[in-house]
Amino acid sequence: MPSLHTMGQQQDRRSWAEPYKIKAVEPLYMTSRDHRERAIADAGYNTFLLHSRDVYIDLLTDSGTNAMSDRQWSGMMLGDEAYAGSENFYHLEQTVKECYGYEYLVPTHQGRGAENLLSSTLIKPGHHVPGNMYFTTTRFHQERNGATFHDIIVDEAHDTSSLFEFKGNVDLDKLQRLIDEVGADAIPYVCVAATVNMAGGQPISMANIKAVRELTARYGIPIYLDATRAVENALFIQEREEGYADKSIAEILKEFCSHTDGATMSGKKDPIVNIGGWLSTNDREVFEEARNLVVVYEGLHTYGGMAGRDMEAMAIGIRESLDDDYMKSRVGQVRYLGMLLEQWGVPFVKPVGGHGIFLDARAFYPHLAQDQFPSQTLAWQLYLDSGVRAMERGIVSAGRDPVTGEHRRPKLELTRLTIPRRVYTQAHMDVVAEAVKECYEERESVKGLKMVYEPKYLRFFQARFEPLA
Ligand code: PLI
Repeated sequence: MPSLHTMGQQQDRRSWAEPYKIKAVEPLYMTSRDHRERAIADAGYNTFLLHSRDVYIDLLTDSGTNAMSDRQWSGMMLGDEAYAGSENFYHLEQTVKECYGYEYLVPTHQGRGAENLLSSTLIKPGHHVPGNMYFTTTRFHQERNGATFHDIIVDEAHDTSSLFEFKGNVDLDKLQRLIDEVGADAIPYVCVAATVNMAGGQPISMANIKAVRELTARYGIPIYLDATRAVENALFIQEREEGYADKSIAEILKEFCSHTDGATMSGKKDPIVNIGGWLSTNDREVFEEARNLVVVYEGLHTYGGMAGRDMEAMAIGIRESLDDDYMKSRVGQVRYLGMLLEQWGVPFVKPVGGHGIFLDARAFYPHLAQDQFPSQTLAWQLYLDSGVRAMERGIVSAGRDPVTGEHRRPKLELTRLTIPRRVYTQAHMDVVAEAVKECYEERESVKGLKMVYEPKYLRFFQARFEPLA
């Protein structure tokens, strides 16, 4: 039998293992089904509202759930907690410049802090922001500042079974049509994510970002990258795009960023830390404005809501994330889980993306209408079966249209099994796969949910549900 790790690649190689070993461990707690029934009911059938003490394997998110290295932990002791001018800020600033290539850096408490700064700086009411699929917090800040978001991702991204290798690509015709329709002056920037979270962690190619650059340069429209998982994106370019097999992930990342004007970053993902983020830019005016605003919302411009030690850990984590062997094992673990599920015919987004397996809840529960929240239902069922915590990425996450007040109805109705970095073992992936298989086998008897409490903003975090009779 071929190595399970080689899914989609050559089948005759030997297995690999993670390029690190475990030095500290944290106990996990197993619970009974009765306990889980009570816990999820108390949580309003929303996995965000569970106590983590009631969760066995936590695949809610890969955000801030990473295991830091011994180097990062020792960096924490080097925290310079000066209010102004912390040494760790200058280390982080230099690291971002060297690894991502951007000139100016504004630190923030996490990614959405950077999104707030960027959106407040560049967007005016009536503007239009095109992006390769929405992300919840990113679009929220764009809309809150008066813009209309336009999805310009390729159609393949909305098709869970399409095997297109760069489902994160921008559809250049859609972008051109929007420019023709609203005019370049009404587009403050194009928002490009790499990889694309809501599409299933799908990559965008180097050829595509270059083409977007060529098109937007003709109109003087800047490109801001959501660089949250851009290192993972670089691995896909190395594996799949002609001319990149012999380049390092570090080289590919820097080349990719060179086709953009700046980036927002959630340090809680690629940079392998538990908190932190930043906005970077090559535009002096944007930098001046954001550096001015950061003191209102986040903290002084040399810490932006992070402790000195957090900035140090992030600077070290960024370098670690660029190690080719690490990145192969990180995405390899996600693929391993995908391989198991594939063998059992479980429906999920293919090809496997960078940070998780996105189960296709529509295909699980074809008998449930979208208003019966199939993805939320699957997250509930999975927790009930095994204590594995997943996240809804469907109609609940999509929220309501701010103009019409109607539910937005995404084509993708997904339940995400997100893999934290360096946290779980292959045996944990086996347990997760078996739990999903069990839920798949029981799928026909499952009834959906109704929403009984709906918060106004980013409702998926705190909404509550009840089972349909
Ligand atoms: O959670 P933040 O504020 O550090 O970052 C927001 C954010 C921005 N862009 C992208 C692509 C994200 O995935 C993202 C946060 N993602 C979360 C929390 C997730 O669970 O996927």
